[in-house]
Amino acid sequence: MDAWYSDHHQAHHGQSELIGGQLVAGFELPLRAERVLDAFLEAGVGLVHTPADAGLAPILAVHDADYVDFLRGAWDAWRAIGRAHPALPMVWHAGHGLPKERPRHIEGQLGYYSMDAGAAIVAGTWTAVYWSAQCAIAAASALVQGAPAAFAICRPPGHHATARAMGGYCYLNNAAIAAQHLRALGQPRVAVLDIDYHHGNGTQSIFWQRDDVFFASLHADPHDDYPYFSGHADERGEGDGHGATLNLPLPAGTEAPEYLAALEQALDALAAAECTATVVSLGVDTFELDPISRFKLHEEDYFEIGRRLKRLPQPVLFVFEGGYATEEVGRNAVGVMQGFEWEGARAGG
Ligand code: Q9C
Ligand code: ZN
Repeated sequence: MDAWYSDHHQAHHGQSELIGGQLVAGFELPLRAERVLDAFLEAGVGLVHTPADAGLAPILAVHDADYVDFLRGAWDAWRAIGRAHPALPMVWHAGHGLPKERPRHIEGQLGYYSMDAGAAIVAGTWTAVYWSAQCAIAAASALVQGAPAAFAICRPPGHHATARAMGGYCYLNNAAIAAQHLRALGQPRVAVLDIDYHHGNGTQSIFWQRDDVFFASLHADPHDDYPYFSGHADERGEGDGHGATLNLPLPAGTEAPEYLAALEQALDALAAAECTATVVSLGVDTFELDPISRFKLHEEDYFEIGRRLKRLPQPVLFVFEGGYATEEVGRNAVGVMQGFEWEGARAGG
């Protein structure tokens, strides 16, 4: 399988992060995507392409236009009030529904268009998130042109971003944009399987009321971990989308046997949903040494996960999400690709 990668992600760097009540250097580093690219090339899984520019239309098919305008202009607005350090949201409307008025001041807008302080904006953020989304769009296009699988090495990640809010290191929801693009290109029903450690709250909310995109997620129990307010087992979708969302929360300390059992449950549900293509939100922050997570998967477990994913409705698009153990993130992510390809060759030959 081939991969799509753009080095524009490097422009998004030097973000700060509030963690445990302290402002620290962020975990979501350029090195992460570089390590995934290096591991992909080293393993010889396939070719790496630079994405073509498909423009804003596939992004606007998922995200609100005013939110996209905000992302594009936020750094300049922040500079215009004399600030040179990363922009972080710090005030939120916590009432019922959306705030009535959009604030005029950039500080208010940062809160209006975010869910937490986990998505800092720096000078290169818009360029990076735009090209991250273009990687997912280009890989989705390759799938409809006949590729059996593709890997979008996206950075920044995307699965926490909703139609109108950033958070958890995410700005544009690459997986949702890819799923929507597959729909636009004629796929009747698309599956999204999210195996990042954290619940894909943004993706869930985007497809919550739809039955043409089935969303299944394995993640840390939100009683105990980020994003805290969604990902409970009783969340199943609403309206037309009732039954088209499946959440499988797992406890801190989860190891491979329990993880793989939950994965089989998700794969059963996805098989029953009769989708014609799958987007996998691939986070490898389920790794035992991940600095912000509490599952206990080992390096060899990612190969096994890849093998199991061969059961998904084909073709399959992998979209890179989280994973913060910089030494191992490349091998772990690419291990999934290798297991997937290995199982395909075994079954075919
Ligand atoms: N104590 C992704 O993996 N902060 N985002 C967690 C943990 C936010 C992770 C703090 C983590 C966001 C794409
Ligand atoms: Zn994550």
